[in-house]
Amino acid sequence: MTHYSVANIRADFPILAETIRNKPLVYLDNAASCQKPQAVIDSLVHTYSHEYANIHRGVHTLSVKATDRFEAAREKVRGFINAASHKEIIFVRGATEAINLVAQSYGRSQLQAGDEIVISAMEHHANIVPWQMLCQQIGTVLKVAPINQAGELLLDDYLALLSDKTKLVAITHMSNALGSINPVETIIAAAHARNIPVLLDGAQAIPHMSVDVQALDCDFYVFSGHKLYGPSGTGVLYGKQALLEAMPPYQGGGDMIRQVTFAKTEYAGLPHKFEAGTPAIAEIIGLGAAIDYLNAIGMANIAAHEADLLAYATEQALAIQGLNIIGQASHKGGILSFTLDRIHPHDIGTMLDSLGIAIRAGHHCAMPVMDFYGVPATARASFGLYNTREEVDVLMQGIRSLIEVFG
Ligand code: 7TS
Repeated sequence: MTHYSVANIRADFPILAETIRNKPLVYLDNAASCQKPQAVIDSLVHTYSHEYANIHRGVHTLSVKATDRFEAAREKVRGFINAASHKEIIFVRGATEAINLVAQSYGRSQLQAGDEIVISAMEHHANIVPWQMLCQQIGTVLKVAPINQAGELLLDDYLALLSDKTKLVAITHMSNALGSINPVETIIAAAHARNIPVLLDGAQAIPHMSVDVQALDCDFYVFSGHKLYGPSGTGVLYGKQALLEAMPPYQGGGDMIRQVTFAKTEYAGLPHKFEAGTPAIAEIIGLGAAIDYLNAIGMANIAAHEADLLAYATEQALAIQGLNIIGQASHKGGILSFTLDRIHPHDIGTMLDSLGIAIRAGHHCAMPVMDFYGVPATARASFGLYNTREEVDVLMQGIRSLIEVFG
């Protein structure tokens, strides 16, 4: 697609025609979850109407169809992130489950007491708490690479944290609270120079840019389907095959075995070893539909559109007196976190809602980031492929009217 038609794209998302409190919906909470295009909704309806059965276990026609569709979705995910093999794509419930899987399976089997795990000061709780739990369980030590006031990782400090004790780096590709995009190539190269594997939390990055896990050379990459315009309850753990092969299963049950007796169980091969139980079948097929939809538009086109929106919004926000942008990294994705003097972020969220504008107000599951900036919460507008400059205008007008009345 050479011409990016945001009007055509908006027409693909039925919910965008909703009115909220008698105002047209302005949906700017995409970092929390994205809305779904008709193609994804149709995919869910089609599966449940025509092609639904449990997968990987039936010889009957519907089961075979559902299994084929499910495995085709795996292939779509593989292509989308350019993984070398479908065996490296593990379906999970979301980024959170993917990180817990790596912490419990890789962490418990490969790390020992005293080993260090390096994260950053801008992580979502999903990339903090699973590591703290591992530390409590086996005595590993968590090290945190600091950030500067702009919300950028302090690379020298990160490099200084790497040592012979470091056995894993787990860092976000893009911050949900600040929008900062981390220099992941440099982060990975420095870790690999010491043979340290790197997990990238791609929950925020994946909807905004094209991701090539082989070019990045990351060892693990995790993301959630619901932030990628796909159904909730879906997520992906990418892992390099050799690492996944060496890891024990995370959960036991059906679908992840080759042979079970009461004496001994032989596990299935990849990727099924990590997919115990019935997965979100129709939803994962729907995630495949979301990927088809995004591929047809082109991730580079989406990135360019969102970069324009962010630049436009930032320019306007900077012109509003009493508005403080939290997170001004030089390399940023479509997230505008801010506070207003004398107005609590929750009040900003509530008052904007009365104008039909959906933003998130809170700590964004990144309490350490809030502590760093000395704020209890921020208001956050986050952009997606269907947002427009006109919606940014509505947001800014809303903010200006709030300041006039309450500021
Ligand atoms: N990592 C990052 C960077 C995130 O932004 C989120 C969710 C997660 C992990 C966890 O994803 P989940 O799908 O497993 O919950 N972030 C947000 C947010 O910013 N607002 O709501 C959820």
